[in-house]
Order: sequence, then structure tokens, then C-alpha cells
Amino acid sequence: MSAAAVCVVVFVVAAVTTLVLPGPARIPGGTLPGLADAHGIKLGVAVAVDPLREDPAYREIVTDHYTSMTAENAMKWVHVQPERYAFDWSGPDTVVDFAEDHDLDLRGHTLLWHNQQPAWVAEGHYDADGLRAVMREHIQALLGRYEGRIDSWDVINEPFEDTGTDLRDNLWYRTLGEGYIAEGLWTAHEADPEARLYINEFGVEGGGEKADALYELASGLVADGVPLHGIGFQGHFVHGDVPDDLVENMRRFADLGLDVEISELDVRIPEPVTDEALAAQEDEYRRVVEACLDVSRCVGVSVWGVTDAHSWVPEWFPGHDAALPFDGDDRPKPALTGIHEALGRGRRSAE
Ligand code: 9MR
Repeated sequence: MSAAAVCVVVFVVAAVTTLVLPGPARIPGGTLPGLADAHGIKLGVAVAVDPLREDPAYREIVTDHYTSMTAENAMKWVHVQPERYAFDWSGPDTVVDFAEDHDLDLRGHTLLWHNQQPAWVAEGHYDADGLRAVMREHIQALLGRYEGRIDSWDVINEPFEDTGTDLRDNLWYRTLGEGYIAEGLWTAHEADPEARLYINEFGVEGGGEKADALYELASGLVADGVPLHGIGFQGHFVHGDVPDDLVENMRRFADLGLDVEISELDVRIPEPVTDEALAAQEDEYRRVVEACLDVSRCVGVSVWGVTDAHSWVPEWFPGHDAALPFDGDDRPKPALTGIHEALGRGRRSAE
């Protein structure tokens, strides 16, 4: 074969390889976990218990691509303590053991929230002292059981109304007043003094009045010496609407001395899901990971589900799909390449 022919063959093979091979193989410079570790951020994923136990392909996606896990549902109140004093540790144990076996960090999710509360809590008609006792028992049992094994906890989840600036009118607020937030954080701190404690919220990733209200709340808690260590910006985005001021917004929270992280990233695409939309989604994932890398106190980015087959999106937003970096057949999507490219670029120090 002539040199020219060899060149053509090499070129064609390279081109075909580039087209056919999925995301990470196209990007030089290391594995996702290796790059995430090298740049000092966690790359996390929310997991469900059943596929973690039963599906080897699911497990492999987690261990090959991520350095951290969040239990998508298993540590929520309704599953952990469905009846008072009747704790079910089977789900959380599976997640915690898996994380330890594979050397993954763990985000604990979540303690005080308005959803997925069992009826005995939600309809318990407790007065303030009664509810305070219920809160302490739950937090002490859960954090106590896994003390030192779960790196951070979403202690307060979604404390603001969906839109606007009001604190959410949830059971905790109605019964204990605004102070429930500090009480929850102090209780969690006593139960596991090493755990990093978070407020986790949505619709606050870019600037705006809800983000400003969260900033005021966080500033006050920090000034009062309450053990608040970080803010989780959930990051449930709609394709085409990822804010462009993520860095600026996260930095002002970081300047309070708080860690920040993107805690539940997904980018849902209105159907029909086209190749163009998936390509643009690649850029959106890249931008979000770059934003984290551009904030020195951003400790990680977690995506909210292992594959599109496990995502909450199609059920909750009919007509939207394809929000995650792996498709419903466990294949990597362009979004994974976006993450990989951002990590390949690394941190820019511009603060
Ligand atoms: O992904 C979770 C889904 O399986 C549950 O049905 C739902 C119940 O409200 O909660 C979802 O997770 C939520 C998370 O705990 C808090 N932020 C919003 C997430 C998506 O709703």
C-alpha cells in the first residue's frame, strides 16, 4: 500500500472511530473520575436502590463515570421511617455500602422537606414540642446510623415557595416558624459533627428574586453562627434555558464562606428530541460543569439519575425527555462529552 493510501485508511478509520465511538472515548486526557479528582470536584449521580442491586450495567455506569452518589429517594423520610419508630434501613444500607465498596463520596438527601413525608408526620397534628421531638428522633437516627460515612446532607430541602421570595408554607414552617431551619441544622450537626450541611433549592441557580431571598437567608444563618456549610443549586433545567450567570450567582454564596454545588443536574428536552437538541444539550452540560470549575468553592456537580430510563422527567413533565447524559439503552450521549470536555479543560482561576 502506498503512503498516500495508508494515510487515507488512517484518516477514514479515525473519522469512523470519531463518529461511532461514544463520548468519553473521543476525548483524550483521562477518565471522568480521574479528571474530576484531578480538579478537586465531585462528579455525582443520583441512584435508585433496585437497579443498584439488580442491574450490572447500571452499576457499571455509576462506577465508571462518577465519584459521588446521592440516594434519589431511599433516604427520604417516607422510606426511612414510614411509621414512627419503625425504621427501614434496607435502602440506605444498600446505597451506603455500595458507595464504600467503590470508594464513592455520598450526599445525604434529604431531611426536612414538604414532599415524601409519611402520613404520620404530615397529618400528625403535632404541636411545636411534639414536632421538635419527631425531628430530633429522625435526624439522630439517620445521621447517627451513618455517622462519618455520609459526607454531606441536604438538611433543608426547597425552603422557598416554587416562585417568589416567601419561605415555603410547609409543616415545619407552620409549626416551628422560620427557626426550623436553624434548628434542623443544629440537630444535624450534633448528630454527625463532621458532615457538611446544606440547604438545597431549585430555581436559584442564576440570579433573580428567589436566589436573592436564599442569599439573605444564608447570610443570616452564617452571621448567626449556624452550622450551614453549603448550598446545593439543584439545576433542573429546560433545554435552551440554562442561565448564563451561574458563576456570578454561585460566587456570591461562596463569598459567604459556603461551599456550593450543582446538586441535581438535568436538562430536559421538549419532544421531539432531535440530534440538534442533543448537540446543543452537550454544550449546556459543558457550560454547567465549567461554571462549577470556575468557582473555587464549587465542590461538585451531580446529575439527577443514571440514564434517561430512570429519570423523573418524563413522568413529571410529559412531553419532555432525554434530560441525562446516558440514554434509555445505557448509551452515553453528547451531554457526557460536554462534561468530559469541561473537565478536560479544568479549573480557571479568575476569582
Ligand atoms: O427524583 C425524585 C422522584 O423519583 C420522586 O418521585 C420525587 C418526589 O417528589 O422526588 C424526586 O427528586 C426530587 C428531589 O428529591 C428534590 N428536588 C427535586 C427532585 C425532582 O423532583
